[in-house]
Amino acid sequence: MTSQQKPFYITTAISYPNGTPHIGHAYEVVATDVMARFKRLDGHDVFFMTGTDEHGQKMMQTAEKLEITPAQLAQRNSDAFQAMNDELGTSYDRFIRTTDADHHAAAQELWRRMEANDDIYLDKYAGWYSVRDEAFYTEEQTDVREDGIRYATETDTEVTWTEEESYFFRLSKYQDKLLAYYQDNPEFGAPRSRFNEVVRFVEGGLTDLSISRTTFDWGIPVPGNEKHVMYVWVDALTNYLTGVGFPDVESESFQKYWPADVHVIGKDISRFHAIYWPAFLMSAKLPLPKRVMIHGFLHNNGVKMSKSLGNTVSPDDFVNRYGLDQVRYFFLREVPFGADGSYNHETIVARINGDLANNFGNLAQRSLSMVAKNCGGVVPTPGELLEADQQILNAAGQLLELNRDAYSRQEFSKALEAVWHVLGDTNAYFAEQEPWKLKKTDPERMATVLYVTIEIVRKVALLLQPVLPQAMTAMLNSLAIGEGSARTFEYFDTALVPGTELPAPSPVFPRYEEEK
Ligand code: ME8
Repeated sequence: MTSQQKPFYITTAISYPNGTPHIGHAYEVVATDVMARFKRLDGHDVFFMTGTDEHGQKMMQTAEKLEITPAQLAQRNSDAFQAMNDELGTSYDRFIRTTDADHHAAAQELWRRMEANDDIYLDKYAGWYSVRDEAFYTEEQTDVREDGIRYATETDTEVTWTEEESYFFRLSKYQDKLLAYYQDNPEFGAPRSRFNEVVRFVEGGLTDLSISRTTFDWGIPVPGNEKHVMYVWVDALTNYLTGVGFPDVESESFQKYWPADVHVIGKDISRFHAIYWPAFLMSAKLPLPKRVMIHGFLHNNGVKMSKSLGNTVSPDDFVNRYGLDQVRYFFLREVPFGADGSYNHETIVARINGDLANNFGNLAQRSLSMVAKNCGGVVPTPGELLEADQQILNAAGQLLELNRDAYSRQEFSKALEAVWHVLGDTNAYFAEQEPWKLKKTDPERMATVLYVTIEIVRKVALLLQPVLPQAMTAMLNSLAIGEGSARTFEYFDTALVPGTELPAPSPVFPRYEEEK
């Protein structure tokens, strides 16, 4: 890292370790990892954090059912989340756990700051609580169904009547301030359609928020009143500050990375991140994150995943079946980030065999094999470039800017679409130029066509490293690109050096063959 590098701080939500990770969790962390890798390759000093949200009533209840302590449950499943990250090859800089000691200090300091700003008062809470959502609901936000049970209307989770002494946060005080902030920062929440829902919710009026509980003790104690533990969302959201050194606001890391550039989260928790979180930070007199990127849900064949339906898929099974890079690519290419999406075996196989094996893998393998066979295994020396060569090189040359633009809004599928558009045109170019025929008739022209093609493969391989880290490492190896800076985007505009010796190429994208 050099001091000139622009910092970039990105986070995922921290997952509840009351169960093991599912595809939705993998989806979020892979997308965040891709963003982090892209920024690193583009010269930023990146801090990428993920982790687990270990307190709260849900953890308590699950632990009771399993007859273990919440700490044991947290440890067991937090390990499973860490293992998932390792399996997915994510490049996180810290895996935070809300049971970490530094996090206690941070959450308590945030509380004290909100208290010092006269935003916390003691009262009595009486209302409906969904343990599943760890959220409070008003009577109007619930309904009693045929089974005689009361549910939160929006999330279909059971609610229970809760009545206890509680501290409250003056959320109502922040309604106008939040609306003004949204107005001045239209990119704060994305995509726009999901952000609009948040804005409408705030316009509808905010009531003060209950922020402590007394009926269980699995949480961070409220400073000055140990009978209370903090509401799990106050505790959880603070993790984003803890990770970069809060409460030491003078620390190098806090100064450098706060405010966060992007919080990547799912649509079910947009209100917590785009309403509560900025209100807490305003109250604590801390800068607000620049962007909350709200992704959609991934459903198995369009059906919501749930344990009772037995259609949850573990990330582990997914990776073992299809391959790591293949899964990463599918996640980002198939569904525009922000929208809801569906996965099933056929669409995954179509992406693997169509996009990866045919369009990209074959092009790279055919051109590199011809170089190995007909050009003495070195980067060929191109002759004069014709219009067809220039055109395709220019199109590839624009991909970095197109990708930067798409990535700046986390439009991953758009970035990939642009790359595959160029790959499609390069395939057409290769077929039209027929370098295999030129071998006898015009070897110099053959060298030019092969040079142009493998130079495009290099540019594309550089750009696809965030999504396909393993395969692109192999591909850049087969182009003899040295490890290190030659693989960063700084080198995008350079070109392959004729005469460079190339290792024997080997295919990087096997086709998915159905088991007999
Ligand atoms: O919400 N598809 O934890 P969590 C895509 N602890 N994303 C999904 C998904 C699906 N099917 N299901 C869940 C929590 N997610 C809190 C967060 S942050 C300070 C505290 C996403 O384990 C979900 O939207 O229930 C969230 O962003 C993340 O997975 C963790 O969900």
